[in-house]
Amino acid sequence: VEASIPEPQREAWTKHEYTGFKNKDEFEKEVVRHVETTLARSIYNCDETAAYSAASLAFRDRLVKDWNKTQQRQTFTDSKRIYYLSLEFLNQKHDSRVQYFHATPTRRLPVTMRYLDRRAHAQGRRRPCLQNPVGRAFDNAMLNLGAKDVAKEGLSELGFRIEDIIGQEHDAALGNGGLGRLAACFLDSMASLNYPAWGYGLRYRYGIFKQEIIDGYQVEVPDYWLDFNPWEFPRHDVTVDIQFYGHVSKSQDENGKTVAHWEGGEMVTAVAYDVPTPGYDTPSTNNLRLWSSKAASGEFDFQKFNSGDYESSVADQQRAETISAVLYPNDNLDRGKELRLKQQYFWVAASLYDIVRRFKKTKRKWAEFSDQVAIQLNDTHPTLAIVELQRILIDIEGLEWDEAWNIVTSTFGYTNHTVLPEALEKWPVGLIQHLLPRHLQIIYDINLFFLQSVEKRFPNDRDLLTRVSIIEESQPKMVRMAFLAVVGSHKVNGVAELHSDLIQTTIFRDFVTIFGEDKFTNVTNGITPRRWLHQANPRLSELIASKVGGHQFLKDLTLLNQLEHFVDDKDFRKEWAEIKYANKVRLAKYIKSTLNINVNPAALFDVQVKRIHEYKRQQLNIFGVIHRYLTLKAMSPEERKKQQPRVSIFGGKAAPGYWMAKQIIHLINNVGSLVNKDADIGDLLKVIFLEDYNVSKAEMIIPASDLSEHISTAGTEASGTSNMKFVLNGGLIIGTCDGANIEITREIGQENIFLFGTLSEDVEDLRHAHTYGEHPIDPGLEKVFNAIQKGMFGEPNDFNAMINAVRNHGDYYLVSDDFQSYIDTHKMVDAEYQNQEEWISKCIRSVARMGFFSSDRCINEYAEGIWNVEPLAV
Ligand code: GL9
Repeated sequence: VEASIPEPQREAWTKHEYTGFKNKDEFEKEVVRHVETTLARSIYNCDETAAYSAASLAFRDRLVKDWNKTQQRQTFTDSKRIYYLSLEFLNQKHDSRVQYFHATPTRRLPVTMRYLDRRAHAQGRRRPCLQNPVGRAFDNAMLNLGAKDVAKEGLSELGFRIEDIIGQEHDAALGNGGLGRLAACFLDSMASLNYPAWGYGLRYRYGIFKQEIIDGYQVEVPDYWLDFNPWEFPRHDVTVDIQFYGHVSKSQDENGKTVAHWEGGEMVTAVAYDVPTPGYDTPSTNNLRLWSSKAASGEFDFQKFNSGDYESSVADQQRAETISAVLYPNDNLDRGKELRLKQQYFWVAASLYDIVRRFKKTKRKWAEFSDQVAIQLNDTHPTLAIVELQRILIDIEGLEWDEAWNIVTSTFGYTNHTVLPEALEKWPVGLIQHLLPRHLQIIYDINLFFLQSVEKRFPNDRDLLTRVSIIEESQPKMVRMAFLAVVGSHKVNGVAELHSDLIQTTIFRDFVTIFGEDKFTNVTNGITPRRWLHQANPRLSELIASKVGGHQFLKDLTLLNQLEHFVDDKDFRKEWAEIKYANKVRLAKYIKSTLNINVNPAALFDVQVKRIHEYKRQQLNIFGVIHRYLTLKAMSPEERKKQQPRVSIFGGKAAPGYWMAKQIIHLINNVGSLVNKDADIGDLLKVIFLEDYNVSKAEMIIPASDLSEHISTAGTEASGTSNMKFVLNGGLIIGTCDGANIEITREIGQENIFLFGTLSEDVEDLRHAHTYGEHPIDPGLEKVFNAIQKGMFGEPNDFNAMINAVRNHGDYYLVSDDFQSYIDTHKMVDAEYQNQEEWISKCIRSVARMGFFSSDRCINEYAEGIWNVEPLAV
């Protein structure tokens, strides 16, 4: 490890080494110091935002020590590192001990209000919680550092309630949904299990938009989150110049070998921002490096500047910054935008430069590269990394093609996250030619050598060659990124068993024939129990801990199986039920405060929260709700009294350009408007759409669910991960035989899950039948459509497209086919919910059997089966 201080002077350093606050007084001192010096405020000039910043900085200072040590140790032991390349890391900030926060002056109360508030506090009265009531993560950050009481008392002495301070936090929502959240869970697990690992991503200035619902419609509001973020460390000295455009020339070296030179074009500079990512109950703290773009220093056009064309020289600057400006807000959809390709190359090239630079410092031979480096491609977004590494090795380091290609393929692993055709990335050859001319040549060479090897083993099969070619011979020609990822990796995995089977029998079928089965594998997704149980549901976590021998289960989730012994324990069951009820009360209060709707916490809470997408079938859910409403309306008052009260809760964002998804949101809101004020119905049915679903809201919503919906058309949801979160928090699920629902069923038992609907093996035939044969609509669904078309839920024309998709356009998502079994299954749910004792037993048994779904298990599988990496002893 490099160190510049000579031995004789080190004593002084050791003596004055920073050790962090150790007690309340020292904590307060740190907070005051940060307010005065870091935030540069005069003493006493401190609002909640500043207090939160300062408190976070005090904790950050302690964290950095562990971080530095971990990095030093990884370098010293020269161990193999995992590099996880992901365009999305969703809500990194709340993880484990770390608390990101955001210091933009959001909703600052007027001074007098704050004064009144402080007085209310002094008098021991509590302000009703109108803001996001979650924020238990900060609580836990402090807990994990063993300093919660210290912080609480310290803040109180300084004039703040810890709850208010926690409420200041803001999401760093650098992701769209499951894929980005999975990356965040993986970082948590890799650090917690002491794997040397780095995440690489982009530091978007605008993360996922904020959703507002106005007159029942989604409206997108930009989410600017980077005013001041103490959890990131700008490394202005760690920069990489990234080249775009230009042309390729060739020359001969002294040995007569042809060498390619990529010349001209323009440069953009990548600046590193590092975010420490600590593990749970270990000092291991890994690094997440996010790249930000700015104009390359040589690029600022002084010519223009001097000649008075200041504006256009600034415009160049801004154009460079555009690259990392915004996260593309699509879920499972590839839009093929040039800027997106620029983002991908920018991020991949900066990351690889960094990785190669680190490797070269070890002075090892190139042949040892993949003994030191494992790179995981989170979906095809970073596939250009394969091409870039090959380019570095042959053009810059002078390796022979074959030697380089061996290194490349043994370094990369590729995870596929979807089979939806509209999500599979393809880039026009012409666009790549223009933007990355040398890379296109290399892609053609990769393809040539690959096709030659296929031709050799499967002679005279032209169809096969056409099918597997990395270049699609379409108009225009396209580069198939998933095929490039498969060819350039040593392992390809899906994210749940069904999904991994499907990719091997559909999109990658020919590649299984060519490369053999061993190249393809499954790693079923998982979730971190630290966040998704302990932090989201602290009371349940405590109750469980009291039965299974403490909090060890947070590190070995299979220990939950001991809960089975307590299924019949009366006191335990009672406490279990009380916690669920309390979580529902909390959500009911939130609904009241945000929507001014009263929901009865004793009703069955039925939740579907996830991105809005036709394949996820929120339309099936809302049609089912309408069916329930019509059924209730047709009943006599006596009959109605026997029905199970329900609250149907929806939440989720639609991609801004996804019109149908937005119509679904609109219908849900319109149904709510009618149903929620219908006096005949009262508490029997409420329909709620929660605005701006995100990770912190998930932490409040998931623990409050009795039943959650995971009802994608079979074969479309690769895994799903919220299904795991809901069950782990003591909720049952209604779901199709899709994604990880299948393995959840295997683990918890068929009797503990409400499965319904078409099986994936029958989907294709049904679709075919819809298109070419008779396609009668389910009669129950017809009634629903008629009600909509009579104008019961507002302007009927608004919903024509939704209805036509089922009636006239082949019902691609099989809404009608699954409708009857969906309704019947909900009837079973109602009946079973009436027997609360049995219901609670099912919940407890399910939680006891969820150990498999920890992301720790998942990461260990990647480490053993794909990365060949060992944990580093602490
Ligand atoms: C997804 C799949 O759709 C999910 O089923 C899966 O659980 C996650 C994680 O493996 O990956 N693929 C994908 O593109 N998204 C997923 O959620 N989309 C987003 O994350 C927006």
